[in-house]
Amino acid sequence: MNVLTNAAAAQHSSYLMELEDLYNAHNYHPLPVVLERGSGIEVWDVEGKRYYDFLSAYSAVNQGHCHPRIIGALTEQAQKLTLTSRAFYSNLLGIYAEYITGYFGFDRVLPMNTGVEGGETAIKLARRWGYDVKGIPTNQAKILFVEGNFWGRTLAAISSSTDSTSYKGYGPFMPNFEIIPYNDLPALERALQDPNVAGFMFEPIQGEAGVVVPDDDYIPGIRALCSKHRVLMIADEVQTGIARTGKRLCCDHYDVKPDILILGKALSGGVLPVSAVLSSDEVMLTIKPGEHGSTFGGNPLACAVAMEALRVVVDEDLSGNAERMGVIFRKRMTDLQAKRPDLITLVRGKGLLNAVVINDTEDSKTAWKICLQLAENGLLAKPTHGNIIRFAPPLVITEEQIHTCCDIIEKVVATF
Ligand code: IF1
Repeated sequence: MNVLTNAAAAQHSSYLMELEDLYNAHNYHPLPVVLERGSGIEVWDVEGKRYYDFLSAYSAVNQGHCHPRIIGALTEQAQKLTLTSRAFYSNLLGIYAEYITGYFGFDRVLPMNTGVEGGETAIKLARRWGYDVKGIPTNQAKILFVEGNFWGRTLAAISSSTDSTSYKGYGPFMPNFEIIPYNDLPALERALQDPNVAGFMFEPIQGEAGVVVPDDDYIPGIRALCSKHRVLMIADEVQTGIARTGKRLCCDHYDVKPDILILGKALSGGVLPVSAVLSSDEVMLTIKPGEHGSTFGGNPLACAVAMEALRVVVDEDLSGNAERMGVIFRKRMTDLQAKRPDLITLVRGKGLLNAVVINDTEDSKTAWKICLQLAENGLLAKPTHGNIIRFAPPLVITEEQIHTCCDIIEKVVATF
C-alpha cells in the first residue's frame, strides 16, 4: 500500500469509530480495532489487517468464526422458515429438544436466546420448584450466589452482583438473593442451613472475575451439599460450557451433574443468540403453559444452527483440542512468567479459557497497553479488572497457530 491509500484506509476505521462514539450509547470501551470479516481463529479489520482472535466474542465463537457447516445450516434454514413463535409447533423444535437433551443427559430443555435470559429462567425454575415441590412458604424462596459472579446485565443479574460497576445506580434490587464467598464450601454449608434456600447458582470457573478456577474439591463439594440440603445446584456454563475448558462441560472435569444447567454463547457458534436451560422433569414441569417464554426462544433458525454447532463440537473433537492446546498455552505462558516474574504474577485456566495476571494495580494501564501492543502485532485480547488479560481463542486453533500466537505474546511482553 502506498502512503495515500494507507491514509484513506486509516480514515475509514477512525470514521467508523467516531460514528459509534457519536450515535451509540457509551456502554463499552472497545479496543480501537474495527473488524469486518472472520474465518476460523482469524479476523480482519476494515483496513485488511489480520488478527488472531483471542477473545472469541467472550467464548461464543468456540467453533471458529463463520464455521462453514454452521453458516450452511443458518443459510439453508433461513430460506425456509425462521420464526413461528411458540403459538404453533415447528418441525425442528422437537428434534432439537431431543438432540440437546440427549447430548447433555437431561430430561428437558427450555430454550431462550441470551445467556442472561437463561439465568433468569433458571432462577424462576428454582423458585417454582422451591414452592411447588420443596414446600417453601410463598414468597420466601432464597437463591444463593457467589462473590465475583457474572451472569449478565438484567436487574436480577445485577442484583446478585458484587461489582459496583454493574449494580451502582440501578437499585432497588431483587430481594432474597444471598451472596457468599466463592470457592468456600463451609460458607455454602452455613448458608444452606436456611430451609428456604431453593437454589445455588455459580460458574464452574468465574469468567468475568478473571478466569478464577476453584479448588478441585469445590464442585464435587457443591454437589454433595446441595443434595444433602435439597437445594438445586444451578451451573452457569454459558461461558465454560461447549468444550471451552477441555470437556463438553466444565462440570464434566469432576463427573458432576448439576440439577439445572444454563448454556448460551457457543451453543450457536456465535451466529445468533441461542441459550438453553436444561433440567429434570421434576424441576421443568413446575412451569405450566403461559407461565414463561419468549418470542424468539426455540425458533427454527436457532434450532438448526444450535444442532449443527453442537455436532461440530463432537465431529472436530473441540474438547480434546481445547484440552491439548490449553496445556501448550499455559506451558508457554508459565515459561514466560519465569522469564518475567516482575511483569507476570500468575497464569491460570483450564482448556482454552486462560488468564495472565499482570503485576499491577486494578486501575493501572499496563494490561491495556499490552493489549494495544498485541493488537498492533496481530493478536486480539482484552483486559478484565484492569490487570488480568484473558486469552480464549476459538477451539479450532492448531498447535502451530498456538505457538505463533505465543511468540507474539512473548515478543510484546519483552517490550514492557
Ligand atoms: C458483555 C465478561 C465474558 C457469562 C456467564 C451469563 C452471561 C455471561 C458466565 C450472560 C456473559 C459476557 C457478556 C459480555 C462480557 C462477558 C464476559 F467479560 F463479562 F466476563 F464472557 F467473559 N453467564 N458474559 O459470562 O450472557 O446475556 O450476555 O448472552 O459484553 O456484557 P449474555
